Amino acid sequence: MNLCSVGFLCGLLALGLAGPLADVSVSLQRGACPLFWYEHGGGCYKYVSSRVAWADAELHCMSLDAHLVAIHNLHEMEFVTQLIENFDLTKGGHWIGFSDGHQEGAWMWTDGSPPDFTNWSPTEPNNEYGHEHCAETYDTFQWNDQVCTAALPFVCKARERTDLVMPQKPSRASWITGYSVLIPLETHR
Ligand SMILES: [Ca+2]
Ligand SMILES: [Ca+2]
Repeated sequence: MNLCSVGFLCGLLALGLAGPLADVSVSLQRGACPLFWYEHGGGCYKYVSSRVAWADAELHCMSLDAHLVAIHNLHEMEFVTQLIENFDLTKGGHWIGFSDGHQEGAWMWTDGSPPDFTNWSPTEPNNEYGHEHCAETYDTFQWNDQVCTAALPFVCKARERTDLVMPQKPSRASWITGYSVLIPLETHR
């Protein structure tokens, strides 16, 4: 029996409400992030179309109080994929903040977060010719180690809100909930 011979189920499929794909859909929303940034999981992400070397990409992100994007789970990878696809349908390479430039094979994120997730293409990282120390997401949005001087667009990720006015007392953003609420440190002691 053709599934779409059942009117109700056919309608669900058309709306994308049935099946596992409904669980992986993500949307691009600004949320509490600055203009031209997009929110996901309490972080702010920005697509930058300028093609530059990996270090220049990281420096650009740092100038925005951010770093090249660090990716920590499949859901975040799917969000970054959608962000890139929103601006570039060619599925070309884009820098992410992963590098083994300090020690071969010791991959680290530029924002200092733990290397707890990877999405390497099956034959990567291959450190081709001994000169590939910077990670790009490309093609099927799996990762490849690339020469760091390649000129690629990139994605920045802000670890905390960059658009908030800090109060007088030391405070930190409510990072977990992702809302633009500043909580005085003393309330967490
Ligand atoms: Ca390498
Ligand atoms: Ca490679």
